[in-house]
Amino acid sequence: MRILILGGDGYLGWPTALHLSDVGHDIAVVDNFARRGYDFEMGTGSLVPIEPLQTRIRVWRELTGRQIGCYIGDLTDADFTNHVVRDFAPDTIVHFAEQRAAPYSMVDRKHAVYTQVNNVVGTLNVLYAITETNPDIHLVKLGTMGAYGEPNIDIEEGWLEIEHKGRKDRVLFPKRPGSFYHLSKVHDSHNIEFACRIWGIRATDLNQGIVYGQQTPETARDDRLATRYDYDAVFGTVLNRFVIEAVLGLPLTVYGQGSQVRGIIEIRDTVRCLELACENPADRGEFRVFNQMTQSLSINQMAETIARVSPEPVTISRLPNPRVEEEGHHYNVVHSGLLDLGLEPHLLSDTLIESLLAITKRYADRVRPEAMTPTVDWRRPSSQIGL
Ligand code: NAD
Ligand code: USQ
Repeated sequence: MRILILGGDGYLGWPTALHLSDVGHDIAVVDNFARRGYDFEMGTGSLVPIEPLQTRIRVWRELTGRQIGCYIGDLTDADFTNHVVRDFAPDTIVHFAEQRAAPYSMVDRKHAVYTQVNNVVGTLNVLYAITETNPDIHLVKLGTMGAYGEPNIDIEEGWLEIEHKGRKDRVLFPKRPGSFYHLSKVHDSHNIEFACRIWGIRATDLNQGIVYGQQTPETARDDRLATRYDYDAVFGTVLNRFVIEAVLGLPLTVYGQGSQVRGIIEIRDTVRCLELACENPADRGEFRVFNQMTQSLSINQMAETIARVSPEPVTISRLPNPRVEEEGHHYNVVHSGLLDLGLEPHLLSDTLIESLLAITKRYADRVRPEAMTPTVDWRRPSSQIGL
């Protein structure tokens, strides 16, 4: 297949590009380096050093003989997006290219507006490019488990069968997310489902849980192929942050009671899920949804697991929760779609945490410890980030 990967310079886009290239697909990546720009804005950076995109592509070609195409530009520019889709003529578009940090979207008005414009307009441009170029292209779009929020009923895989006053219908599962970022995913999902209905395009929305881990078999082949690893309080995700805190001897930063439950997935499973979704496309006109997570854990369980495995003594500190979120809630998620397609999950294990601790230890001197402290408060917008 010819697969175009939007956001191919990012944490997940880059390893996915390598994996799909490795299994034999023709790959091109698109990126505007917005993510590298947020690092400058906040004075942080990836814990693991990352090479420029062009170097990464060259190293992959030298090691494997496989070419990866590269388009540099912004998806909110419709002419650019149309040009790329026409020029590369993909069978499938994998869309990772969004501002993806909930805290970043909650900094202040400017960051909320940026996040929603970037994400919603970029996705709309992709939808138009597909319908105007080749409506047969399969869109595989990264969504998020957090879009559902924490409803007091089981979370189904995208759709809900309801009976109301004696009548039945199948509706998109109701969403109640917890940040302007997560809301951008809800808006995207509605726009994509509408495009499937009116234009008959085919789409898969992957409601992914929190990703942890840093290496895939492909990125591990050479240090210059490494993907980024974020630890700061804005872009670092919970499990990755806990591992770094354990290595640095800092208390694990549990927000609030820590009884919040989240769906999680390891990075090797992410790239495998993308492979499965691409190779088993949705039907024309179908808006297909998979809940892309492999297990549910509370924040306390995550912290306790890291503390148990870490060779150094670890303490856990409970910080006042900077977010507005439920801390005691029902959480039972249906996630059988990708398992049915053949996913064999890597669940959180001691060996996995040990390998992450080792990677982190190697680069621990690159951490800017003050960036670990949460500064974005959901209740009090303020533009002083990264300080
Ligand atoms: P990332 O920020 O590392 O990668 C996103 C990439 O997209 C970046 O390289 C960025 O420069 C690029 N980009 C952003 N806006 C763009 C635009 N307008 N035009 C062109 N390129 C643009 O994020 P990630 O962690 O790799 O996440 C990828 C996707 O997966 C996101 O959509 C995110 O919402 C979703 N997701 C991530 C996680 C996670 O834990 N990391 C979990 C669930 C879902
Ligand atoms: N949390 C802590 N301590 C920390 C960091 C976070 O207790 O040091 C808690 C938060 O309060 C929250 C949970 O951990 O309850 C998850 O926070 P997170 O920052 O790890 O993840 P989140 O903001 O939900 O966003 C991440 C990615 C996003 C993706 C999402 C998947 O940044 O791109 O969409 O995970 S999901 O959570 O399923 O929506």
